[in-house]
Amino acid sequence: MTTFCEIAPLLAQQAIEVPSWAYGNSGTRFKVFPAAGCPRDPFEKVADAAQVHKFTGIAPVVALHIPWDQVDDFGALRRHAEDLGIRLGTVNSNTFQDVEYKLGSLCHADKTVRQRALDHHFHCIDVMGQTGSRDLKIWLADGTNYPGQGDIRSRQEWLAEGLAAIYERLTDDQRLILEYKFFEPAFYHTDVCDWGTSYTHCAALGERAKVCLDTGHHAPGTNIEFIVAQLLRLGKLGAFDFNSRFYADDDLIVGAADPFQFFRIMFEVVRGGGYGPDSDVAFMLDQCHNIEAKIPGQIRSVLNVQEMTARALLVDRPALEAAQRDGDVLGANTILMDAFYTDVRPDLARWREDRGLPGDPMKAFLGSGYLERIAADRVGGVQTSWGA
Ligand code: PSV
Ligand code: MN
Repeated sequence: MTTFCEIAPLLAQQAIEVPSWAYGNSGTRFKVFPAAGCPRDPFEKVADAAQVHKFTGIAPVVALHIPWDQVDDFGALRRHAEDLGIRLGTVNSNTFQDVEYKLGSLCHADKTVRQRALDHHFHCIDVMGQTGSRDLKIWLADGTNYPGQGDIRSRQEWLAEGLAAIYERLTDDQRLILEYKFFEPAFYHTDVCDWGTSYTHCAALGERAKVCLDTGHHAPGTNIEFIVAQLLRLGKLGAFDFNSRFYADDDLIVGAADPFQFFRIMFEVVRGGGYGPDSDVAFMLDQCHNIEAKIPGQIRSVLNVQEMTARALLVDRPALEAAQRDGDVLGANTILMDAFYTDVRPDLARWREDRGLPGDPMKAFLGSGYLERIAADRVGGVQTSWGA
């Protein structure tokens, strides 16, 4: 049996990246509900993100979306983050809201629109220079709704050209991370619809182009841990966007909908060398909190990742390998399930206290008065919102 004491030092290496958009208002196409104390600008979003790190100790990075997080002075935003004990991370290059992108961005049939999308990515790379970000994450809403609407083959060529021009602009220590999603907002075809398409483009670009696996971007029943294993094997897993789903791209709290699937994913991460000092996989959350409180929602998410990482690390791998070699079907399955069913929460509480963190981060945060303070202080102005 692997013990918690053995894995404790490994847990200290965890660094989860939280998304700035989780702190703004969000919702569905039916309603965006306003939240008391919601940030009015990226500086307030970063301040909220810093709370998650303060109480959990394992969320030191916040990812930005441009233009949602566009500010006049990114150096000031960076200093603000650093003063609060965190840093700015991945830059997401949203090309899904400008009216010009209605029929696509990098895959648009019109060259001037493709150029506009390229220029936006070049701007994002400039921003990365100021924020000190390593990763440019590209998710394209590009696709079509009706067969015949677009030439799906030409769109792949335009995509390849556009990605090559963007990749060319990056510095040697920056990476291009290409995210896939099987549908939405396009419903017939999506230009980067699956891991194979993302991998194909990344492989053509070079070493510093890698795939982002968003756990909500697969058809029901997809064996996501297999994709994790394959991408790690190929050296092309660049990042996760963690969240969970019951139906579509629900963007619910990671590990909430299917904890066992999340365990299986984290086990393949650990098994494939995707976790630890030698791994460059970015562990991001990509979620929003439409009806629950946002900062507590992020704290819950970060703790879910930590708990599932601990359970994945607890798998007795030598015993598992032996059982697999011996063809011991049920024995092997039992070894995996033993780790999954281990309640790591008491050990994690002690682990935090040993590091000067609150044993129960949620309780400590709720008792800190921060939520009441921001509700009282953040009056006036326009609350940031998904879609705005
Ligand atoms: C798209 O559904 C996505 O997962 C991408 O990562 C976007 O950047 C994010 O959600 C926010 O819309
Ligand atoms: Mn995503």
